Amino acid sequence: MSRPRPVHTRAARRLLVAQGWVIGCVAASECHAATAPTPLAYFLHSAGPASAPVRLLGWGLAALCVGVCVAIATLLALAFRGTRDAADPSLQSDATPEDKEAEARGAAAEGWANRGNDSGATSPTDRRANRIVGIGTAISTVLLFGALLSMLRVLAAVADPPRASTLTVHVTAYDWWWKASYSTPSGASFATANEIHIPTGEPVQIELESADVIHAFWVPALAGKTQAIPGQVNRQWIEADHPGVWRGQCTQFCGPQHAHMALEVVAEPPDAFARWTGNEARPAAAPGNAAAQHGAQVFMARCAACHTVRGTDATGAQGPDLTHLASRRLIAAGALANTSANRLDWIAHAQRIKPGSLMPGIVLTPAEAGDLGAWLDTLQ
Ligand code: HEC
Ligand SMILES: [Cu+2]
Repeated sequence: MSRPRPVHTRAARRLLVAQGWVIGCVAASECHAATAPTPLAYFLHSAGPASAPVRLLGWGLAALCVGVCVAIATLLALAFRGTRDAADPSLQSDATPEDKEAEARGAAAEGWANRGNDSGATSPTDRRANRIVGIGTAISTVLLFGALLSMLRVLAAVADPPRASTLTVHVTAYDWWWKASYSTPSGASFATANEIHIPTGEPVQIELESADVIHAFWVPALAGKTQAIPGQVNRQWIEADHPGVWRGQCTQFCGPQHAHMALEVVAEPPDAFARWTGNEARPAAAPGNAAAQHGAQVFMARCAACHTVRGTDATGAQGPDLTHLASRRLIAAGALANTSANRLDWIAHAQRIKPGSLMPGIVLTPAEAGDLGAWLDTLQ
């Protein structure tokens, strides 16, 4: 005679299948992340000593969670199998299946009800249950304590750089872009936007501030998040093991263009970094031809109130420093690739590209736009 499976066995099976799905989906999305360009996939990639310990900790904790899920699922399945076998009429023939099942449940319930009962009559089921609970508690305590210790160790490892930083970059968050100000050991001082260059193999101190609301600075491959708070300087350090470009993102909701508040960290070997700082420290070159000259005039009339170009009369501070605009990889905090066409598109349609941005779209005649573009192209 075939009996319908008890409801709890079906539930346990569903639970197992659901767990399998969740673990499978997470694994699949992480594998996908390993091959697709997902710059924020910090679970798989880290590029420096401030982020590697966090990645390893993440793996350890994930392994622990998966292990616990699998152990619980296995124990549940065994327990349900046990109750079913105890009630299986083919194994025990002298009672009806219902009687047997009720008996088995009753024994287990009695064991629980009697635990700690000082009448002295502890049944074997009771003692076994207590032992299992004790062992489970001990294992959980050891594992959780281990997790706590490794978290504390990682916190200590990433709190301070292994050796003193020689370079400090002062980063100020604005709605919705990043200003990076440098004072290099060689005495050069300049500002750029949304692109932080660092030398490889050197810890770099980041001093974080905000010009308006609370933002948060996060370059996942290099370090954890740090908030940028108005009126306060927060510090963190980043270091890149090897040359590369890593994307960062504001991770504190700061207004409608929060999602378009990205930045890039460009790590270069020390000599390339020195060349970059040498170039950045120079003022803008004088316009080389009539078109660029006219473009510079348009800029002074229409843009200089908000933008600085060192070496000219433009000293506005509301928007990014544009002295070496054309040498950057992206514009508008990662919203567009930095091409001549995109620069003109941004100038005319800033409000379409980043609605609410603090730069208005600016109406120029085609001749003005062409000459302005010619001048911006020279800001290498
Ligand atoms: C009212 C102030 C204001 C004026 C006027 C203004 N800008 Fe801007 N500009 C900004 C702000 C603010 C940003 C940053 C916007 C963002 O990324 O959200 C910006 C960003 C830019 C960028 C992108 C820079 C980068 O590295 O990301 C360029 C290029 C630019 N402006 C060019 C111009 C030009 C050219 C003019 C004149 C035709 C002009 N701007 C006029 C405020 C202004
Ligand atoms: Cu922000």
